[in-house]
Amino acid sequence: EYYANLKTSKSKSAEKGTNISKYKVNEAFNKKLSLIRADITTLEVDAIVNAANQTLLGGGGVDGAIHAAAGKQLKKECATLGGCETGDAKITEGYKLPAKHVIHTVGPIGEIPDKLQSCYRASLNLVKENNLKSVAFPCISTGIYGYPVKAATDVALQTIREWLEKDKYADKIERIILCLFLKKDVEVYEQLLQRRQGMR
Ligand code: AR6
Repeated sequence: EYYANLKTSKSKSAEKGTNISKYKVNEAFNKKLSLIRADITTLEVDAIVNAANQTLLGGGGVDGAIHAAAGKQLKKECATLGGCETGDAKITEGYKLPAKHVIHTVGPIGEIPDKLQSCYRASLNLVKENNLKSVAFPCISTGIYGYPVKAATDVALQTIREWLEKDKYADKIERIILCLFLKKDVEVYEQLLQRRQGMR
C-alpha cells in the first residue's frame, strides 16, 4: 500500500518535466514522502539521486544505469566536477533522462551511519539550493557498497524525516521519493515505515 508500480516513459517528448501526481503519498512525513518500486532512470522528477563513487565517472549498479540512460554528455559534465568526497553530493543536468537533474552522492563502503546520513543531507541541501520541488533517492550504498539494507533504511528515513521537520525549505518541497529496485528492499522499507508511522 505504500508504493505503486509505475508505468513511466523514457520519452524525451514535450512531456518531459515533473510528473509526481501519480505517486501515492505516504501519510507520514508531512505527506511529502512516496515509496515506489521503479527504475529510477524512468522518473520524471526535478532530480534523481545517483549512488556514485568518488570519481563521479560512472560505474555499475544504479550509477551505470543512470549514465547509460542520460547519455555521454553526463560523463562529460561529471568530469569537470573534480570528483566527490564520501558523504558529499554534486549536481548536474539530466541530459537524456526524464529527470531534469542528477544529484551525485558518494555513499560509504560498509556500515558508516554518519557518512550515509551526510549523503541524504547533502543531497537535500542541493535540492534546496537549486529550488527543486521533487527528488527521488535510490537505496544508497546497499548494493555494491554493501551497507545492510535495514540499517541503511533506518538512516534514510530518520534523516529525511529530520530534514522535513527542521529545514525551512520543507514547506516548498513537494515530494521526496524513495525509489526501490528490489522486491526484498521494498519489504524492509514497508516494515520500517509502518513502525515509524505507529510512533507518530
Ligand atoms: N533504479 C533504482 N535503483 C537501482 C537501479 C535502478 N536502475 N539499479 C540498481 N539499483 P548500487 P552502491 C539499486 O550498487 O551500493 C557503482 O559502481 C540497488 O538495488 O548501485 O551505493 C558506483 O559507481 C541498490 O538498492 O550503489 C559505486 O562504485 C541501490 O540501487 C558503487 O556502485 C544501490 O546499489 C556504489 O555502490
